[in-house]
Amino acid sequence: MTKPRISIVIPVYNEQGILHAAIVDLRERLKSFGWSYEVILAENGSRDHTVEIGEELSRKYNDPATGQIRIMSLGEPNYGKAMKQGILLARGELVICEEIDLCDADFHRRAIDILETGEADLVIGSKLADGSEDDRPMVRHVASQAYSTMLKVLLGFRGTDTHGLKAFRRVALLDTVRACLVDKDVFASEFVIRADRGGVKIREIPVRVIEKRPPSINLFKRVPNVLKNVAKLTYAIRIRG
Ligand SMILES: Nc1nc2c(ncn2[C@@H]2O[C@H](COP(=O)(O)OP(=O)(O)OP(=O)(O)O)[C@@H](O)[C@H]2O)c(=O)[nH]1
Ligand SMILES: [Mg+2]
Repeated sequence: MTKPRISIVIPVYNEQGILHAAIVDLRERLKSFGWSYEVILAENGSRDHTVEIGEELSRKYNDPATGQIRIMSLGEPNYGKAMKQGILLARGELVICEEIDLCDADFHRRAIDILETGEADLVIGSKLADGSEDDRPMVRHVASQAYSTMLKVLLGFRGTDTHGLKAFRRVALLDTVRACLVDKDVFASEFVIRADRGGVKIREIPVRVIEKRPPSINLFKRVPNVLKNVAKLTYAIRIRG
């Protein structure tokens, strides 16, 4: 079987409510692009039927020419660890990082077009850049802005958003992924900041965020771990170098 040209990595955790419909809908939207692609469902720690649904999807769709679905499943809940392992499993020349409640094919199209021109090796879909639309509740929008400001001050981050949608040329970013030290939520930020510091050509594009459901984990419950990992990252990058 041929290798897919594009890998779409989607971390999933307790997503039995939307997983099947989201994947069928994504496949439908991608059909008109004519891509050879795989979707890697990077699961860990789900206590519902996410794994069974993912396995069923992977049995049904197994040809990259028409969109292959794969699932990996390990250990306790950890978004960053799942994303990292999913990226390392990806076989495509181009990799897209997605979220199951977004699955934004319009971003996929625009980001892949940019990668193909060679203008950038990493494209970031920003929900905070000029021209973006963030339909999430105001408290989450403001929390995202505060988080980006913290990354700017502590780590010299030069963009507007590190979380959410990304697309990149796999070989150009593999060493960056492997160098990342922190997991959970902050992995996504470390990935972008390390890429920027390493001289990777980055382009941010505005996106419209329309979630299929509210987040599974309460925003405020995430704060202590985020602060701990940002402190760890600041030490690793700014002090240890
Ligand atoms: N494997 C794995 N996936 C996770 C975990 N937590 C969240 N996800 C997945 O990550 C994606 C985004 O999760 P959401 O619950 O929507 O969180 P969010 O607050 O909208 O995400 P951000 O705004 O990007 O921080 C979804 O595809 C989730 O299934 C986890 O612990 N492990
Ligand atoms: Mg979400």
